[in-house]
Amino acid sequence: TPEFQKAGDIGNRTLWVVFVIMLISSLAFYVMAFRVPVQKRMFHILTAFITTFAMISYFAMAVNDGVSYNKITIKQSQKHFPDTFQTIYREVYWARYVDWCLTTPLLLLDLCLLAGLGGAHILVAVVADLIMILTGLFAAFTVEIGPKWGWYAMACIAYLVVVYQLAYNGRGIVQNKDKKTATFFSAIAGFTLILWTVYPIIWGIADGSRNINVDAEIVAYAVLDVLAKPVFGFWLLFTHDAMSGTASIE
Ligand code: RET
Repeated sequence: TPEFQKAGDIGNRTLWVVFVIMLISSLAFYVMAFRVPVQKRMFHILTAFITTFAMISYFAMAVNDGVSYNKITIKQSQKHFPDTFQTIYREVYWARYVDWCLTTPLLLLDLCLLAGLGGAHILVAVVADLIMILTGLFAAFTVEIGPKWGWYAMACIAYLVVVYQLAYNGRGIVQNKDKKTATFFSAIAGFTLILWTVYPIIWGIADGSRNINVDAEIVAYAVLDVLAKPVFGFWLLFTHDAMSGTASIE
């Protein structure tokens, strides 16, 4: 008999709560965007788009549209019987991957522009990031356990490229800016890298090895998403607004 793993009440309510948080922070970011001079508006617009995409994706997940099932068959070795197989269907929220494909490049753009990275560095970070998300999507939907972790490994390698761009190139280049900007970049990029590193860990224990149920997975990603988008956004924009003139980009 196949086993179904799907969201319950806790998961569904969590999706709605995060939808509302994304909605309110998007509105706040658009208002903030209008109140700064147009030369300083780039970060505000980027950040408002990030929470807008997340709001749409959380709405899709909350109304059960951005979700599908992944089937996986696990061989259970038993002593005296022929091999028995257990089939598990688990909900996979593909809306997350659409969201991440659009929002993680924008988050990286925020950080790259803050650091003052140039076109080639930005392109490498963004393309590596897209490869990370798309190979992660294959990992989520493949039916065999071997290829699953193969895709996962590819995604992790791509993630290391992203880390390198921010932690090495970003930190190097930002030294050309004023001291305040350099210090702020280290803090917010460090915060970002710590948060982002938790995503593959959650994926591994939820989607990958199915050690936590769908509700727990939803709650874990909810906490991470709120920190990575609205909290990140308010921190970036308030700090940027306060550093008058110093960190405007063009
Ligand atoms: C996956 C699984 C495969 C391995 C890796 C992953 C990394 C995902 C990351 C996601 C970041 C999302 C953010 C969302 C914004 O709110 C695809 C989970 C490395 C880093 C920041």
